[in-house]
Amino acid sequence: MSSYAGSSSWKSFLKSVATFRGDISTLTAPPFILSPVSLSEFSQYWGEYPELFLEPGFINDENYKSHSCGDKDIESAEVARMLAVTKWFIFALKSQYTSRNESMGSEKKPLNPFLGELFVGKWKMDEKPELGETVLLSEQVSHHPPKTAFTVFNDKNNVKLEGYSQIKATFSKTLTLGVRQYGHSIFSIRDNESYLITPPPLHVEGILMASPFAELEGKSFIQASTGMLAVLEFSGRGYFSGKKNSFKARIYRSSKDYHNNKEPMYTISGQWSGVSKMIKHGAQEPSESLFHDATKIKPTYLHVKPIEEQHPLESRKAWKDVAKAITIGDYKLIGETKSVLEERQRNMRKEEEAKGIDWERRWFKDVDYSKDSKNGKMKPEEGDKFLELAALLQLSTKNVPSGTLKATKEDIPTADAIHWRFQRNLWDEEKEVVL
Ligand code: CLR
Repeated sequence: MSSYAGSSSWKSFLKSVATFRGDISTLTAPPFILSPVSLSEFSQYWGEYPELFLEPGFINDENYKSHSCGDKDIESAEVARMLAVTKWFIFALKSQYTSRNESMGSEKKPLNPFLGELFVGKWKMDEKPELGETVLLSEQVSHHPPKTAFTVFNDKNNVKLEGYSQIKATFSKTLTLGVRQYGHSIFSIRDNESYLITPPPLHVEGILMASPFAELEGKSFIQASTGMLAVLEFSGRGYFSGKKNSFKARIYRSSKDYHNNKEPMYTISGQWSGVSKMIKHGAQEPSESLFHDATKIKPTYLHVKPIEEQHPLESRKAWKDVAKAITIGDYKLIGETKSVLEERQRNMRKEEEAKGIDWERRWFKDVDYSKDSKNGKMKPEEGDKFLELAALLQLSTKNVPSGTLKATKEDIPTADAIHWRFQRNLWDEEKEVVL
């Protein structure tokens, strides 16, 4: 419990929450629960384990037996790569969903990124030059509703991730915040193997006590272009086990096996923020081995330029005064500094409207995956990876909650099918923003 739980400002916040409807970024909260960090920075959590991110790209037909995640009789390089991708994803969960609790003591309300906000940096692996440089580019492509597009790539090893993220959140009567994620990511290695990743739903608990924390629920899918599928199921304390951050991942030879309730090749279970074990099925002697241990590998933090060298659209530079006001807890100053930024944004939108133009997105474009709409937006190219992978999984290609399968209740016919995609050429031509 936070010492602020009994404060009058928290009590009145809880009252306002009880009747709140709509976009939570518009909710005003007391200063002690505000984070000085923008949501656009959250994209960095995908890359905090550069070695694990790059690992799938290093596994080939010659060396896969020594990259087997603990299975001594692993059957192929494809299987070894699927396990390696799953392992990296599980490590990334720790960054994504526990790091604010570690750095600030609880989840806090992140700054709501403005349209065009950028957050960029790189992971330099100085001790291991063969790993090269891994780059993060994150851009706020929509303000209402907030949508962040991102990419993490390593040219030297030809490994990349691209995706975008959006949430829809609602408070329940018990003051738990239920969060649906929208969007997806595509991880690819050597331009010939790819993996579609859907983020899981979650809920935020501990709000009554003024010490919010996130707990994952539901499922995440990792659909590989090789046909293999990982299905991760999440639960909090007390469902699979008595432990927090529990998960169970099943690795199937194909999504058909999953849809037909066949036995998976492997089951991995444990705590994504701690330790997990893997069981191989169907082998002569069922064997259990250690799959991952999050306490053993430390994250590598992103290198971000000093604020003085940043472009005005870069997150930390743009939010500098607001962040400072939050850090010192000065309510009046938070309001004032925020107004400056918001006012500037409002004026820009007005000017654009008067000119009949739309704010130009810097490195990402919205691609329309629906067959028949004529809105002038880009269409997917021949051989589009998302279409290929979604078809394998029978995943809806519409803008519905992440992980929604085709023709299920949430696959509503009226949803659009617009998804944000990285345009590498725009980054290659970039002159003003440097890493
Ligand atoms: C954003 C996309 C990232 C994963 C991720 C992790 C934690 C989530 C965050 C996403 C969205 C915002 C979030 C946060 C945990 C708490 C915070 C839901 C999904 C909310 C807005 C905090 C609310 C706190 C008030 C109620 C006080 O890849």
